[in-house]
Parts: sequence; C-alpha cells; structure tokens
Amino acid sequence: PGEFTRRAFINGRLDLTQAEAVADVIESASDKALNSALSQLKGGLSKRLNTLHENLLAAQAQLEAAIDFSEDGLTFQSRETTQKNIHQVETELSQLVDSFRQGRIVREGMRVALVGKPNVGKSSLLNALLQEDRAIVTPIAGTTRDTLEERARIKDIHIVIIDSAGLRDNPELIEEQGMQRTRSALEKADLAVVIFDSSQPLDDNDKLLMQEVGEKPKLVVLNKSDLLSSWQPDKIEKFLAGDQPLILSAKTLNGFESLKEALHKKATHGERVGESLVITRERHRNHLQQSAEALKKAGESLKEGLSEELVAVDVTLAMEHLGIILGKTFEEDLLDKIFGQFCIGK
Ligand SMILES: Nc1nc2c(ncn2[C@@H]2O[C@H](COP(=O)(O)OP(=O)(O)OP(=O)(O)O)[C@@H](O)[C@H]2O)c(=O)[nH]1
Ligand SMILES: [Mg+2]
Repeated sequence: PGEFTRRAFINGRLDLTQAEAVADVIESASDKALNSALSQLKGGLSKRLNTLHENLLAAQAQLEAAIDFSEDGLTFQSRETTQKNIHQVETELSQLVDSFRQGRIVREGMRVALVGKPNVGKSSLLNALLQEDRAIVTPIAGTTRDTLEERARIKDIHIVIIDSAGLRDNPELIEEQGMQRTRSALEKADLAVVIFDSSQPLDDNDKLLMQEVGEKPKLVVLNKSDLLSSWQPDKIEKFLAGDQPLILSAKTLNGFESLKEALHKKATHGERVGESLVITRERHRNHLQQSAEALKKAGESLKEGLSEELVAVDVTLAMEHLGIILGKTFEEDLLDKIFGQFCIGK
C-alpha cells in the first residue's frame, strides 16, 4: 500500500507534505479533517512553505553577498531590512506551529473532559450530548467511579467526551482512585467543561475544582438552571473571575444548543471549515518550530551586530528544516538565487 504515492513523490509529482496528505485523506475521521487533508493535497501547505523558503533564500542571498563583496565597496540591503524580512518569516512559522493544536483536533477530534464535584450533572450532560443513556445517573453523589469516553459529532467536527468521577475533598478509597483518573483525563483534554450546580451554594469543593482545572482552556457551565438558584450573582462573578458561564439544564435541555455552539466554536476557534491553513503532523510542527527558533537566533544576531556569517548559519538551518518538511534539498537553489540576484563580475 502507498506504492503509487511513493512513486509520485520520487518522480517529483507530489512533495512530501502532499504525500502525507494522501495518508490523511485515507484516515480522516470527520468532514473537517477531510477538508484539511484535501487542502494540503492541493498544495496549500507546500505553497506556503515554498514562499517562506523563497523569502529566506532572498535574505540569505543578501547576507552572502555582504560577506563576499563588502570589501569591493558595494552596498547591499540594510541589516534592518534583512532582519525585518527574517522576522516576518519567523512570525508566519510560529503561527503554523500554533495551528498544530487545531490540526490535531481536526484529525482526532477535540478531547472534552466533563468535570465537576459529585452530583452536579456530568453524566446527565454526557447522555444529553450522546442522545442516549450511556452513563448511569442517580441522585447519589459519587455515582460515577471511573472515566468513560465516547465520541460524538457536533456539525462538521468530532469530539471525544470524557465523563469522570466527581472531584471532592475527603473521598472514600475507591472514589479516590476514580479522582486520580479524572485528573489524568483533565490533563489530556483539550478543553475542560467545568460544571457547577447552581441550585446548591458554593462550597470548598467548587474552589478545589477551579484549582484542579488551573490554566486549562475551559467552558464554565452552571447546571440545574431549572431549579431555584442559590448563587448570588456578585459572588459568582468574583468566583469565576471573568469566565462567562453558560446557563444550562441537563434535565430540560434549556441552554443545550448554546453549549453545543460553544463547543463547536472552541474546536474551530470560530473559523469556518477550510478557512485557514492548519498543520496536522507532529513532524511538521517539530521542523517548523526548529526553523522558527533558528530564525529567532538569526534575528538576534543581526540586532546585536554580529557577523553576517553567523547569521547565515542560522538562516541556512531554518531553510534546511523547511526543506526537510517538503522533502527537498536546497543548496542549488541558493546558488542560483545568489548569482541570479546580483549581476556582478562583469
Ligand atoms: N433538576 C435537575 N436535575 C438534574 C440536572 N442535571 C442532573 N440532574 C440530576 O442530578 C443528579 C445527579 O446527576 P448525575 O448526572 O448523575 O451527576 P454527576 O455529576 O454525574 O454525579 P457523580 O457521577 O456522582 O459525580 C441526578 O438525579 C440527575 O437527574 C438538571 O439540569 N436539573
Ligand atoms: Mg456521574
């Protein structure tokens, strides 16, 4: 399998990112994943990387020329301009690196952990999202003892929902183990849906919960809104410290559509399908990151007035990493560029 694609790569009909996209098409889990793979196959990523590679070649050519011909009294592009151009590429690379989280979500689905203290309605919400009675729901706090993972679909995206044991202080032994699993599920999640029961007064377990969630991206849900609220608005505002809560009833399903909308938005960052370029492979992320780091160093060297030779080493490294992603070598292009750009030696 993959023999045709391999040959297409060797014959130069597809570059490496496009060959990888073929694999992605085959295993894409959602419409959005398929769209993203198709856009990569059409060369979206390679086009962008080739442009950035070109820009670096141009900068490199300036540097090399300055090294070679500075003594002949020729003047070249100012160091500031070269620095600016390099920085521009670095910024674009960093944006692509950041898109990896998004890309993984597109490929594998966003991992959403439902967390909250016991009895707030986590399992009820899981069942509502799945539209089936998957998890056991009872009025007894501590019903869910183990984490439970299910896939669901919201419009064009996939999410993996993890129901978990409620977090509270001083649990029983078996519950303690469930809570450990909750913590590890939380750690691996892309998003925490932090659920509170607004019919019960705030207590220490609510605070404990917020600590556990920490800096994780989150959606705050105030459940049981069909019951009388025992939360004082000003107190809540202070407690949530800026997080806008979603008001929900897992029982009447009031607010459920808004929750789905919010989940979808978190998964897509509010972008529409196929709107922006995302990277979906660890390999790409690693090389893009190393490329961006090399450019950062190059920029700093330029700023600190270090020699062009030194800067050129880092720019070369940055191009090598882009070249690795695309599956090409570049030494010859560099020579073409250098000697094409400067009509010297008449
Ligand atoms: N009135 C009302 N009751 C709800 C709502 N959501 C859940 N409940 C009830 O609250 C109780 C606990 O619900 P669960 O979904 O089991 O809560 P949980 O967070 O999974 O609880 P543990 O697994 O024990 O941590 C059940 O009796 C549910 O029927 C709601 O929106 N309104
Ligand atoms: Mg439960």
